[in-house]
Amino acid sequence: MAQNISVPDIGDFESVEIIEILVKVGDQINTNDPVVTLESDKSSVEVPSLISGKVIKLNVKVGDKVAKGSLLATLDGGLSDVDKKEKNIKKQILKEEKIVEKKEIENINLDKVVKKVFVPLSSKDDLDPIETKEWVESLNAIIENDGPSRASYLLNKVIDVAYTAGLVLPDTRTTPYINTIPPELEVKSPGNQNIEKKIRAYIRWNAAAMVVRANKISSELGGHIGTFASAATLYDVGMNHFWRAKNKNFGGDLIYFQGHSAPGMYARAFLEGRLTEKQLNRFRQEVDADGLSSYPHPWLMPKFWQFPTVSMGLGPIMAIYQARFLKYLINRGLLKDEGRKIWVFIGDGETDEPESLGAISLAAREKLDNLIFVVNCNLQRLDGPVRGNGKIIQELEGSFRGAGWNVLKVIWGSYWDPLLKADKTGLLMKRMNEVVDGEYQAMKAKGGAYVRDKFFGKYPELTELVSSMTDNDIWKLNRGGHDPHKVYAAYHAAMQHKGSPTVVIAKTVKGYGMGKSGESMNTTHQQKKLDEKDLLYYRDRFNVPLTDAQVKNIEYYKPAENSEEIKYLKERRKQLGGFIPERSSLAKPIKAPPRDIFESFMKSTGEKEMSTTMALVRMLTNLLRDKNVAPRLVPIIPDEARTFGMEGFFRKIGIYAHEGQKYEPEDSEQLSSYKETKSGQVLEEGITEAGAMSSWIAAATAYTNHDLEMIPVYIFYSMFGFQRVGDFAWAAGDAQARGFLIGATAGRTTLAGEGLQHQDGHSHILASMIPNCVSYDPTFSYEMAVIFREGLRRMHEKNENIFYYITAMNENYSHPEKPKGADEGILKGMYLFREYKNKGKIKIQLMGSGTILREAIAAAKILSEEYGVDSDIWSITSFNELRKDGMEVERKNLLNPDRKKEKSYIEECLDKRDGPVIAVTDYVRSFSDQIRPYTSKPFYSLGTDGFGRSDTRKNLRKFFEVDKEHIIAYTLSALAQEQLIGSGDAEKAIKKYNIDKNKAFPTKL
Ligand SMILES: Cc1ncc(C[n+]2csc(CCOP(=O)(O)OP(=O)(O)O)c2C)c(N)n1
Ligand SMILES: [Mg+2]
Repeated sequence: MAQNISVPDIGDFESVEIIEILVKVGDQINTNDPVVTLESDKSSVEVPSLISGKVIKLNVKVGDKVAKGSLLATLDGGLSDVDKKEKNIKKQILKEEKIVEKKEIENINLDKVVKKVFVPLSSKDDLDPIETKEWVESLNAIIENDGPSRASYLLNKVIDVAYTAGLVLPDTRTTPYINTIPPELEVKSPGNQNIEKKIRAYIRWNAAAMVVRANKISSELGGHIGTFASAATLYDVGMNHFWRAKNKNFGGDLIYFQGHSAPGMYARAFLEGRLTEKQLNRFRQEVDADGLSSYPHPWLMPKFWQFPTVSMGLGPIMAIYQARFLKYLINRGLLKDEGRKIWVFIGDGETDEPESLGAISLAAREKLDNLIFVVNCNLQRLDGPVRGNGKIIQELEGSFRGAGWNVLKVIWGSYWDPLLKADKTGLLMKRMNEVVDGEYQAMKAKGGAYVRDKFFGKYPELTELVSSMTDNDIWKLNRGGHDPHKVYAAYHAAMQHKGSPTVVIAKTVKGYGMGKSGESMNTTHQQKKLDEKDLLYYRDRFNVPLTDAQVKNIEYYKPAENSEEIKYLKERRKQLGGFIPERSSLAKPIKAPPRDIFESFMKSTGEKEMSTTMALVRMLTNLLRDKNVAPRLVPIIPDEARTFGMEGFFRKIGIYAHEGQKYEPEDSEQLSSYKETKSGQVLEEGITEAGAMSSWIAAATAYTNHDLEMIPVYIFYSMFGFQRVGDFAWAAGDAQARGFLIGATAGRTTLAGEGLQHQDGHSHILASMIPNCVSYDPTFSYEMAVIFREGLRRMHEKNENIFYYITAMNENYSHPEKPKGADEGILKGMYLFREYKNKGKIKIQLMGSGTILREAIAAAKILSEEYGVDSDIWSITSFNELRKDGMEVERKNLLNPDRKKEKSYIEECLDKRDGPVIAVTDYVRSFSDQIRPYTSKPFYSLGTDGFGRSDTRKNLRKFFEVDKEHIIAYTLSALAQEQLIGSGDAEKAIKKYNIDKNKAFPTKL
């Protein structure tokens, strides 16, 4: 039976144009296959068929205007009632996506952690201590008889009743200042503690020796001992027991190492035989081969480091989005779920960075139980205590618990266990709670007697508690982060936990073991030189088997290959699948799509006007039809899809939502309805450029972290790009990200009404600073198409470690046909767009980019027709690429003074052409000025230096003096200055176009 396909509800639009027909008569089509593409003045969207069958008639053609209900095609064999079918499909989709709310899986460990209950000391606030005792005993009885779950249930009920009655309840964000896991519930490490202790000692020694040696060569080299000294146990337990390497059977856990602990990773790799002594000796000396980078830098050590972390705050947020992206790949069916984990090491001082904690609620919302943070709370940052007057561990616990994380505090080492057990009244715990970090730090700097006096001495009962202990015993009361048993138990619990991310908050001592040279001292962070006495102390402290002479020589210590330590260390790593960190890629390249996918963009759009943003979105829509590219595209949008006309993607490929869609969207009847799905492809990030950028980096490095080449396209307001998240972009370059950054609504005068904080006139300058970022400012859709396709080819087929920054504009205009043979120039950065040869007397080389090229084109016509000045009009797709080429060629020529000079591409283009250069862009002048040194011609640049402001495009271009009138006047004036014409024409033009000579320079306005 014949059935019709008609246009569904398309939102606000009365009638929109059909720009593509995607089926033909005779085709057999399935439900959801696209039938036509519609385009409004802002966006394009495909209309899917709601029925299946054979196309027997097409009722529309390209160029037709349609509205809701317009008949598109007739199928043979469709089901009888289209409307009914439409409804059914929608219902079905909703049903499929509705995820039954699952009961939160409780953390087995934490459920058990409610064993130790004591009756607190009676205080003067306690009106009835006997009653208090009874309550506590009742709770004890419930725990014992009915178990912790029942006890929790009852407490929650009582709390609910208390809230209902309006009682003010105590703040419950934090728990007491003790370990989360009580000793009786600690899972014991299966490792050989004796050997592990030795290995750790050698690693500690070698890490410190490496820094001290480097600074013997030159104190310029720097380095840190104190950070790793505090974190050695935290890393060692992971390396020996938890972190699984990537190999052919397993994708590998991903570890974000704290930047300043890099020497420790090198020291371990040395024992593992992965780095040589010669390499250790080249710590921080990278200019010649075989150096070791100061911090984790994949660019400098591409087979070793995976994640650039040293710019504080970037590691934590990048890791959160990495964990999210791993789930995305699994939920989209692109990766197997192998239970891989992301481990993130972060300093307590580093948590001050807004980026560090800024996305922790996302991690909980997304239920990222593949994510484990380890915050190394050595209580110090660079200058002094992190929270001298407070307690960083408690503060972090509150933040993470509040955000919904599983928090595991590892505060006290095992030596404290008997004391805490003996603390029947809770007084020791009270003392632990009341001491602030500034005091805790001082105690570790000042020795056992000081701790006895200042910590235990406050209460006679506590003084008594430690009366049988020597000062040395007290000094040995260790912090949790230095106790491998405690750390093991916490990591084990973190691995088991389901349903939310885990943070292990570990208390350590900065510069642990450094003694007088820098243990727990405010200057510890900067300590990089140890004298002989310090070194001997350090050796003795950890029993490193080196003679005094060897210590004085600062020799490394490496036991023989067949020693039990080396055998043990290697065996542990073998059991865990290989070495960490190690960077590799087995990703298969993605074949660039055939040219015909882009063919329609090479033709003139005729009268039809569109923006380059629309052209790009259309290109992406076309790419979603390419079987190689489509599944790998990751569109990333920070809540601006409608701004960029991308809302069509919602329905077409879905928005990623790990819980699917639990509601019927308000616009469910519409073609571009808000569709969230577990297998969704779009990452709709909400308003977080830092988060979106982190997602982009995760996708752009999936080729190494997941052996899967992905094509992320992150589209954002260009002003909120490099300027806002420039440090991420820098880290992306280091990480060798491959993907597209699209700076939309670009140009100081092109985004008219939005004003000063929105109008971008410099993002290209910022982009140009990143060595492996390739950037373009195209004007026409064919330029965009040529650039985009080449980006796909270079990055994803040829696997060049570069990323693309392309600006896209929101100004609608018609696009000409691609000039023959322009491709090469488009990619190199400039090509001859048009040549005026009318009168032929005076010539200029007129250059422009982005939307302002069109002002130049308009000016050229008037200059030719009215003033007899002919132009060669150059479309400069990339001043940045031209400069790179210019610099390189110039350098080569200078280094080879005896040889024939090579020509830069700019010179090749301009060599045989006459007249001064007039360059004009929607960017600050320094953008086009970049190429000034590479041409011997007089060079004049016009640009948009100064703060933006809201007005119409026309007024803005006049204000910044980049409209066609100013181009004409300035060109004539420049020609006069070059004595190619008299000054009369310029004067006339200035008058004619009402150009105010007395107006201040725009940077001053
Ligand atoms: C964005 C950024 N700002 C500043 C620094 C300089 N810096 C290096 S380490 C450090 C202190 C780090 O303290 P913490 O995070 O507690 O690490 P720790 O060494 O104590 O483990 C600072 C400020 C940096 N690396 N990155
Ligand atoms: Mg610290």
